[in-house]
Amino acid sequence: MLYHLLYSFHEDHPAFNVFRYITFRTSYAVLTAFLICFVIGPWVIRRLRQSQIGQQIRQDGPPSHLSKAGTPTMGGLVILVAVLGAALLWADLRSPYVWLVLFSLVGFGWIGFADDYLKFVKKHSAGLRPRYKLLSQTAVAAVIVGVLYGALHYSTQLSVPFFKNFHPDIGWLYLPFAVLVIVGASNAVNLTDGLDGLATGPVAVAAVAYTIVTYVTGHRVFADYLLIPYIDGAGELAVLCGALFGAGLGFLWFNSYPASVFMGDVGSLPLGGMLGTVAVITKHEFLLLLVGGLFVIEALSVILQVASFKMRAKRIFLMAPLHHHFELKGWPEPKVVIRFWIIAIVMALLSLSTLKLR
Ligand code: 57M
Repeated sequence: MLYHLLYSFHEDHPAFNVFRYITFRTSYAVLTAFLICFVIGPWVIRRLRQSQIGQQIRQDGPPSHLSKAGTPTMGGLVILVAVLGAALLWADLRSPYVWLVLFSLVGFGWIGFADDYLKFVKKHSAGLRPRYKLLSQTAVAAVIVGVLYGALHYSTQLSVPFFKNFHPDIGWLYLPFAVLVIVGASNAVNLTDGLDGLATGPVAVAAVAYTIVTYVTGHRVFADYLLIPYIDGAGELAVLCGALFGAGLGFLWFNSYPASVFMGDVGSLPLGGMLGTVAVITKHEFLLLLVGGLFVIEALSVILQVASFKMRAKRIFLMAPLHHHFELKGWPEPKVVIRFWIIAIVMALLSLSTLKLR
């Protein structure tokens, strides 16, 4: 909005010319989102506590979690407000990609809100039925992919890290693939959100990585130099990824150990959905497997654990997802979280290096 309001005066006020620069607007989107979280966070936490929207703890989980009962949850509403606020203020709202990513954030956020509302307000402990949650996520992702390929005529070619000249065109198969990326990312972040700050930190790290990826993808010179697909207008998504980074930092202020609030599905589902949507729009889907490598590892640990239990009636891990395994091995929660953050940072750095190693 500020871009539209102020840039048009740049001829009379040259200083306003700065609003045309994505780097400037991204930096202020980070700060704006952080400040929104910082300012409304305490008020939202108080309101959640007053409304008794507190986490119920399953008895079959790690014993150390029992003391977390009653922690306010649905704090993800703070993240959504912060990202939306910063995006509407600093992004170029003429960009269809901006609206697609915001649709993803609100669409997945609504699904998460419905699940949390049933669980914590209506006290239906199971929340949304898994099949309804998955169907809703698939519907939101299908709308995004449908608009990209139906209205914006996106190519159905794949980009593979490390291979500069390998862009297989998988045709209509790309549509379910892209839906899978978005829904998979949403659920992987959801599974990871099981310790204080464990999902928030890596989401902020992934947001920084995709701020860089979106910027270079939308920059003709950088894209040509890095031999990655140039996507005109994708650079505007750097402002949204910056907002996600700022909101992640701001929420981490309250979600770090010992957490005074959990994000709830209203936070975890849209965060993953947004990262998946950005990955599809910038045509760096496989890169998300590296950037969000921690989320992939956590999801894989569940798949392997369930498969092993079904096939061999034996578990591989003491408990899945992987963070619970280390908890049950005796690692203190903060140690598990910080070590998983380190893994997330290393994987994000590796993923950025692949942009050059091709
Ligand atoms: C999402 N939710 C946390 C909080 C957060 C198939 C199976 C692997 C599913 C999985 C599951 O239920 N996942 C749901 C993870 C929950 O966090 C809430 O959920 C929101 C995210 N969606 O915002 O509101 C608990 O996580 C802890 N937490 C924190 N700090 C945070 O900042 O401490 C969350 C955020 C909270 C709190 O204790 O209550 C969760 O863990 O459920 N199931 C599991 O992850 C369970 N694993 C399991 O059953 N493993 C089995 C099989 C199925 C693989 C096995 O290993 O054999 C574990 N989770 C729980 N109990 N709660 C273990 C049992």
